[in-house]
Order: sequence, then C-alpha cells, then structure tokens
Amino acid sequence: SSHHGEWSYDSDTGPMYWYYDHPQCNGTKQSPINIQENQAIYNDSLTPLLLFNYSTVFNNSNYYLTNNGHTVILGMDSNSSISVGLLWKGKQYNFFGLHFHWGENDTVGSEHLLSNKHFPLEVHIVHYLNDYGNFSNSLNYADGVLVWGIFYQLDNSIDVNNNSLKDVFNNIRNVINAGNKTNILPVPLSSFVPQNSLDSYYHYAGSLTTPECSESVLWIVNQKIMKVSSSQLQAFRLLKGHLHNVSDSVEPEVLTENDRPIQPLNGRKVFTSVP
Ligand code: SG4
Ligand code: ZN
Repeated sequence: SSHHGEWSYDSDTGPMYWYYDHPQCNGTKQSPINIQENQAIYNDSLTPLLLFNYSTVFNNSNYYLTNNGHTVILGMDSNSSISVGLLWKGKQYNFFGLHFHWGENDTVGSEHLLSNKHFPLEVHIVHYLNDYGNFSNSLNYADGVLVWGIFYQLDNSIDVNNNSLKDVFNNIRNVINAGNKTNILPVPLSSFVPQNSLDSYYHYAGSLTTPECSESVLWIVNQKIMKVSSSQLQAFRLLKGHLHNVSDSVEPEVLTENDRPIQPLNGRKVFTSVP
C-alpha cells in the first residue's frame, strides 16, 4: 500500500496494523500493560536504582528537543553522555534518550495503566546495557534495554513559571513539525523524576511500545508520580507527525495522542520492589 513501512496512532496505520510491517508487534511479551497493583509480586532482588550523573548538569553539552514524528525526544550531544545512567541488579545501563506519551484529553495518555487507571502523561527514560556496547546491538537481547517509566498526574496548582521543567515544556511549541529540533537549557535528568523514588517501582519484561516492538525491554515503572499542569499538557497535543493521506490530499497528522493500547500479559508476572 501507499503506507508501506509507515506507522501511526490511528486509522489504517494504527497500532492494530503495526504487525503487518513489523511482525514483532504481534509477539507474546508486548508493552504497555495494565499493572494490577494488588497482583504484583514482591521480589526482594528489586533493590533501589542507583543513578549516576542524573543530577549533573553538563554545561558543555548540547541539550535539545526534537519531534521525530511520533513523539518529542530530549537528547544530549556530548562525549560524556555515556556516563549518565543507572545501576540495577549489578548491571550498568547507559542513558539513550527520553521521550513522552500523551493523549487527546487529560483523562488518557499514559501507555501503562495502574489498576486500570490512566494518567495524562508518561515519560520514558530509555537506557541500554553497557555490556552490549550500543543501543541497536542491545535490541538483540532480552535484557538489553531498560526503560524507566514515570507517570505524570494533572495538578493545576503547580507553579509552571518556577519549575525545573519550565524550559522543556515551553520549548515544545518550537518543535511543532516532524523533524524540528531546538536547543534547550541544560536540565538534569533528575528533574523528570519525583523525589525519593528509587526504591518503589514495578518491574516486568516486555517490549518497545513502538515498531519494531522488540521484546528486549526490562521495564521499571515508578510508583511515585510527577505533576503536570493542563497548559503544559496542551502543548503536546499541538504537535504534528508524519505526512499521511487525508481524503486525496497529503497532510501532516496531528499527534493528538501517541499511546499504544495495553497488551495481553500472556502469563507474565509483574513484580514490586515494595513488600
Ligand atoms: C518513541 O517512538 C521514540 O520516538 C523512540 O525514540 C523510542 O525508541 C520508541 O518510542 C520506543 O520506546 O520506551 N516507548 S519506548 O518503548 O528510544 C527508542 C527514538 O527512536 C529506542 C530515539
Ligand atoms: Zn515510550
């Protein structure tokens, strides 16, 4: 078809059809999932995440936001970015990139659900296992990628003008079109994570939530939740994705939502770090 290889979040290139061109999306260990809190199994091997350089501001690095047609990515260009990441179960995972998932209104948007509940925004901090050398090689292994997912809940009482993420959120309007990129002020990764959240999380084995849907992701879903205002959320819904056919003309799709629906557990267990 004219859509060959393209994918989106609606109509005939939406999540139901991803597996036509990306067969791994039809696998048995897919993400996201609905995390049933009362069915999560305590596992004492789920020790606290140990972050390295998450609080560091790399003043000599280039921090940017880019719209890749599917989401907004926060990235860093620097030789030292390799030294940002986390240690988990004795293994080193290096930071690869950070991006967002949102929905068409404030009642939806997160990819994971918590006991059937949606949040309006979910941030994914993507890492790869240092042992595998680089991100694309790590996709060949079941433990190659670690994504730390953090829910954001609506709270209009936060002060959006005195907020460590102010510059990030304000710059979303500067990457409206797919391919746009803009520099932002250096911001430590710790700004995206709530305080004191290293020891309370859910864990399960799953996949990337977009094509190729590789089943190589160890998911860490934070139990503590961040806050976002409705004006900050509104900016995401203005973004545009890739070109697609709309009744005989070709127009950019508006990215009003980019949340893949929940996938079957197929017998997988979800663990919690909290007894
Ligand atoms: C989004 O499509 C991002 O644009 C991708 O970022 C990301 O892939 C992909 O989601 C899947 O990640 O945490 N949702 S997810 O499973 O980060 C990667 C880039 O392509 C590899 C950089
Ligand atoms: Zn994601």
